[in-house]
Amino acid sequence: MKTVVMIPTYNEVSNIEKVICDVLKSVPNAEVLVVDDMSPDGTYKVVEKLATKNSKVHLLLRKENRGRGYAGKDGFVKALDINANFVVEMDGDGSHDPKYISEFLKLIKDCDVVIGSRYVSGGKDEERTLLRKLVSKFSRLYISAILGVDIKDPSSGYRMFKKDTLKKFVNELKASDPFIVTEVIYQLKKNNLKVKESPIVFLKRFSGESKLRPITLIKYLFKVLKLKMLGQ
Ligand SMILES: Nc1nc2c(ncn2[C@@H]2O[C@H](COP(=O)(O)OP(=O)(O)O)[C@@H](O)[C@H]2O)c(=O)[nH]1
Ligand SMILES: [Mg+2]
Repeated sequence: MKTVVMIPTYNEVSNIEKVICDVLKSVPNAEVLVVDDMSPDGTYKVVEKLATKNSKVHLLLRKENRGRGYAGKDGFVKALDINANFVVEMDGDGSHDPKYISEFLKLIKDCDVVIGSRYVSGGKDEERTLLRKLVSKFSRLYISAILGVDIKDPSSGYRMFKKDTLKKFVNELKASDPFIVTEVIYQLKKNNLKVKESPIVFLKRFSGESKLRPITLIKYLFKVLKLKMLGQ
């Protein structure tokens, strides 16, 4: 059974090598697939070098249509192409500790998706400022209410999918940006898929800045409504 850890990256040059090594150490059988959008800081060059030395490291270098959403979708497709049975998505900035993947692998036996959750018992968010925490809480409640899901951390970008789960909806994903995280939640509900949440401590990124901007969050609130009403 193959586990592929898919990591979208944009300007993570000072983080990516440690993230990849930590994944390979934590889950010795896993393979890593980095999906980079020609990062100007040369993130992909670091990955290219690691990939030549280690056949468990793969790079998908995207040259057009930059975006977390497009990259995530292409990454899912590529992970299925290389015969993943389980696909993990996680950030390439150190905020998602790969030590949780072994627990996800246990839980996924009885469900379709495992979400690494900051907001179930044992979970924690160490990264956010107070303002980001408040915004995040509001958007979590909003997403769950509008989409009608009982998921404590619908905005978590740290998740594990069974191969057949992803196949059900990967072609439906349309978001160019990080809204893909919510689109997936919508698809889980639409396809009646079984979700389990597993506690994670969300860490501060190793270095660099988040690419998420406040205006993006406001746009998301409208996008969630549109998704619910129009299915897109
Ligand atoms: N390929 C790709 N990855 C991206 C893009 N934007 C963000 N990412 C990556 O997606 C992950 C999450 O982004 P991040 O800025 O950490 O968002 P936050 O965790 O919500 O603050 C990180 O690994 C980023 O490097 C993009 O346009 N293309
Ligand atoms: Mg991050």
